[in-house]
Amino acid sequence: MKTKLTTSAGARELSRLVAMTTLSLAVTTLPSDAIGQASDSIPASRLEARHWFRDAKFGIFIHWGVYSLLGQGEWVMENREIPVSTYEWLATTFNPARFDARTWVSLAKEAGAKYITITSRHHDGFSMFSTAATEYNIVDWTPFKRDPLKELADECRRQGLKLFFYYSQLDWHHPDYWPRGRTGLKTGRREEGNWPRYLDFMDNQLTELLTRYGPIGGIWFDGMWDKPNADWRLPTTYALIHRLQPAALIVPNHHQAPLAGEDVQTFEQDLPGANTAGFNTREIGSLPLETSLTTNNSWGFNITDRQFKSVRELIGYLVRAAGNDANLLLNVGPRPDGTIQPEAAARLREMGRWLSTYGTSVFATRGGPITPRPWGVTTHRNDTIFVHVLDWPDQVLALPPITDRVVSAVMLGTNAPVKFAQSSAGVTLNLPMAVDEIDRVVALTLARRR
Ligand code: H79
Repeated sequence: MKTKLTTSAGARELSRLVAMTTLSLAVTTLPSDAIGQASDSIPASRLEARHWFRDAKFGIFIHWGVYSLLGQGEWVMENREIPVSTYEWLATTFNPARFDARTWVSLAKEAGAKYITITSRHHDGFSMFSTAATEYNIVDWTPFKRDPLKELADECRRQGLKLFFYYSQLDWHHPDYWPRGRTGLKTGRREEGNWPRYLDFMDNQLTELLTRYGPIGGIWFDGMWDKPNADWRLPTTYALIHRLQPAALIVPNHHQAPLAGEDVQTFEQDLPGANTAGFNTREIGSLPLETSLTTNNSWGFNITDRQFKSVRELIGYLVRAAGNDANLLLNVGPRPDGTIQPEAAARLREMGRWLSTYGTSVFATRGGPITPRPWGVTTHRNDTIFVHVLDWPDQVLALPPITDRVVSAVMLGTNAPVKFAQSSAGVTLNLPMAVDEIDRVVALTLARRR
């Protein structure tokens, strides 16, 4: 994703921006709080869960599995062409002695996140939870013998976070993942398999995930893009999930516009509508939105990936996601011993520190009313509009027209008044000079109450 967060970028955008803001004659209004098409078939509990999701704004993604042992990301089996038999041996050595659910959940909480989404089974096909559907799982296959998802589910409940399960539909290990798709061709499996049996296997595992861990936030699907033309029996699987837990959200990472039965539209490594990653759709539906993002350039633990985004960049993504009416699902890839890299942990803590002051301009807001701009974004809640100035070198900032009368403008954090002028051409703000501020947040109070 190439969102510019540097001040020089802001300078370059200056002339275009001035044109955009001053020539924009359309009056900007606050968008409605839609949570998907109203439909009798969606129970109130799930509509409420969607609403909760839109308010949540910040989740922690966790990619953790057998692949973490090799420190080359979660695609190592595919990239290094590791055969099933070798990978099966590797899995017998997985023993994350320092895994502690409380530490992980406490960190997520300190970061200000409201939910965690963790890999229950990635493309390598190894189940990170206790399952009767295959022996190839962390309890039966490894010396660890514990179910980390159960420990996390219990701890999330204790600390008031929701837990979502990432679930890969693509499988490089299962013999019945047949015919194969675009990947998993070099793992030494027999050239045969029973597709309906594979789909049954997935439904059995999903049943376990939805019945043994208490109420969960939902299922985050990934990997369908491996076989885009296959019959994935989605209506059956989605109905199963919604029957077992009517409030669980289905979050599909299939890179397409939303399909029937889905609850959230998620974008991988891109803000909604952008497609720098090359595989995201630009079509935005009316469901709650989410953007998943790596902290460095890897999902699973990568020992040589030092390209950690700065705190400033990460907060920039969180704020721009909110301005686009989306959540940020920020990834960490814990190490094979069960610990989270200090570089990632430190950044999460810093984000939490920032949110303790500025969280009110992010959580439970909606995007807009001014659509995202190169200089930043706006969010709103009730009679307040938060202007997030992320990338603007100057003091005076011109906004397009706002329907309602602005009665006051203050800097969030200090409450210092901000001089402003409103006319039919828009609202100009006289900001304090940017002094290494990550985000100059101006709270505009409107005359009417909603
Ligand atoms: O779990 C993380 C990744 O492992 C997984 N999704 C995130 C959350 C992911 N990996 N890759 N992708 C998603 C997109 C993959 C795109 C490609 Fe391909 C795979 C490009 C080339 C190989 C599929 C097959 C699309 C084109 C060919």
